[in-house]
Amino acid sequence: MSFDTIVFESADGIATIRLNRPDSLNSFTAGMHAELRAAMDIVESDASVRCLVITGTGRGFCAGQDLNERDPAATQKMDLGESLDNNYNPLIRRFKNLPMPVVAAVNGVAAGAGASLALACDLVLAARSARFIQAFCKIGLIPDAGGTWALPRLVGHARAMGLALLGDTVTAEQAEKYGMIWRCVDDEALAGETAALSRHLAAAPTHGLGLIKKAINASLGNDLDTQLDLERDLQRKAGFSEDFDEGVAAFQQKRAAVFKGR
Ligand code: T3D
Repeated sequence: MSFDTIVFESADGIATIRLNRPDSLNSFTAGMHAELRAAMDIVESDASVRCLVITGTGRGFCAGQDLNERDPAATQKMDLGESLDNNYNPLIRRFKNLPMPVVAAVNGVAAGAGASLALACDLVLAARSARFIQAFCKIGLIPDAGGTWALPRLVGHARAMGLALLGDTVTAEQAEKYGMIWRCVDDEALAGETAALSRHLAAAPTHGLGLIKKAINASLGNDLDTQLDLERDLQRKAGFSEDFDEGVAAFQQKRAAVFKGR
């Protein structure tokens, strides 16, 4: 399937979505959202996909909403709640609920909802020259696309508040120090590190990784009792998987496991 605003590739268990509007730092348009929906339909329906990677073309990862799609002089004001309901929120939910790891390879600036998209991913690798900007406060908006949920959980209340209220630039190195992202790597190493990480994940016990993702995400809103019950339920599912049998057999036979992801 070919797209205009994204590049979609799928091979060897790894699906890659590359945001592809480099002239505007891969900012989101309505058309891009439609194409992202179509790409996610493919990812979710293809049982061979075991890891999703999202990245950007050029010097940006994503600069959030394309502001040229918004008309400050319009007499009929646009309902941004509808924009979130129709476009951003479903995308973030799909990333969070995808039963496999989602890796963000942040190749450049991630601003506004572009930063939120990166932070909604399970593992974030960022090039050393990349930066994260909560740009919303500069145009009278609030962090969206899950930003107000992710930020305090990742960096704590004080930093989340500072970043959201001031919109300061966070370098990739700072982001790693803050615990906002998994790792900052040299610019020229980003592609290789992303490939190695996604290959590793796509060969791992995907069913189990999907359950880990579910448990860790649910823990953020659960008390210990609820979480213990959830762990029991998810471990029950994990214990019935083919990958668990393979993992234990490989351990006992002192060989490398070959997981099928189910
Ligand atoms: O509306 C809704 O549906 C609600 C949801 C909102 C979600 C949001 O994401 S709101 C936040 C929107 N994003 C921003 O406010 C960020 C705007 N961009 C910037 O502040 C800066 O561009 C950056 C800090 C990201 C990067 O700065 P810099 O100096 O590296 O690059 P630049 O020169 O500003 O940008 C390069 C080009 O990309 C430039 O175009 P030009 O002049 O070369 O033709 C610039 O206009 C364009 N660009 C960057 N961001 C956007 C954009 N074009 C449209 N929309 C953008 N968001």
